[in-house]
Amino acid sequence: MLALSRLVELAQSVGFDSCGIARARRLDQDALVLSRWLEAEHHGSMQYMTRDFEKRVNPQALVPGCKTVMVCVLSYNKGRKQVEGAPFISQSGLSKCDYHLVMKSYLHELENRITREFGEEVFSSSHQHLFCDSAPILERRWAQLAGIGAIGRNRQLISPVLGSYIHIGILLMNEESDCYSLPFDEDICRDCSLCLHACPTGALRADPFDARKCISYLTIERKEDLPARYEKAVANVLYGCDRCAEVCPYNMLIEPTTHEELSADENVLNMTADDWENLSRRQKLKLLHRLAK
Ligand code: B12
Ligand code: SF4
Ligand code: SF4
Repeated sequence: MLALSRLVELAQSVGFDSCGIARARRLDQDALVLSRWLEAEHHGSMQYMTRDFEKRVNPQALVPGCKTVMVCVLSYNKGRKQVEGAPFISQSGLSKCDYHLVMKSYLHELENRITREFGEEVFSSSHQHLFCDSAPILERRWAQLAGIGAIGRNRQLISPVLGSYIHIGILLMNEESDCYSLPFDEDICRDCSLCLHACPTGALRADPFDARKCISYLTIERKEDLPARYEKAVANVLYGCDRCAEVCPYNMLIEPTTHEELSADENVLNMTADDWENLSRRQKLKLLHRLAK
């Protein structure tokens, strides 16, 4: 049997900024929201979102025998801005290292320490059980159920301590715990609607959220040509969007990340509009490919 207090200590010893655990189960209500989202085709050309529906809503379908979902987060808050006038790159794209790799190396270390303490049978030997943005699983929802924070009106997972510039990592474990974290059920947005007003395309006003209108989708995921109506919104945007995070009061007084790998890449941060202008198309694509990782 796992012990919540030890799991928290082990996650802290690895360096995670926050963590929690939830009992694995099928998320029936989320399944309804997700199927409504897919039926409305609000996922656009992200075909991967249409696959593995049952696994996405049920970790026990993803990893047979899974009993406990552990969620760990790292802050990537840069506390820094690009040079005025430079084409916009979101905070997550400005990190020194690929966040998928950073998160996975922390998760691997945590897995090792949990195995040493609780035994090898905690983790499935036949199924991948460690993820960050790499598997069909509702990461933000599990983070909320594990008590890390709430899903705000901007659709992001907001920790009252760390804000929303946080990456979410998941470990699926085949053991029960002595107790589980309390879900974060507080309505943290209350009467605030700053993000709804800040979103230039109306993506947040759609119910469910319309990813096809999100600048992040338009600049990172979209396969088809950019519809003319979004040209103004994506002008001078290279990669992603943070407008609904920038206005959020929960991101105002947050300290920059203490994780060197997720701090700002000074070379990219200090590039001026002219520096970008002087890059050849090939050089830009190379740099963008590196940001897209
Ligand atoms: C697809 C995807 C995108 C898409 C779609 C975004 C979206 N809102 O779904 C696009 C490309 C637009 C995108 C953008 C971004 N993303 Co993204 N994305 C994902 C991905 C791969 C899946 C998300 C998903 O399942 N969407 C499906 C829809 C239906 O989910 P939803 O709208 O949130 O609704 C769910 C719940 O909120 C809940 N729900 C909603 N309403 C209701 C109502 C009721 C009654 C109930 C019960 C439940 C419920 O049910 C739904 C299903 O659980 C996750 C990784 C993962 N595996 O989870 C990363 C992830 C969510 N993204 C992340 C990041 C960092 C971003 C960006 C900030 C990047 C950037 N700066 O450009 C932006 C933020 C845009 C935004 N406002 O959300 C982080 C989240 C960080 C955080 N603090 O929340 C994740 C977790 C990746 C990671 N591990 O770091 N992303
Ligand atoms: S990331 Fe940008 S476009 Fe997407 S919902 Fe937030 S403000 Fe709107
Ligand atoms: S800006 Fe306001 S409404 Fe939007 S997520 Fe933050 S607190 Fe909630």
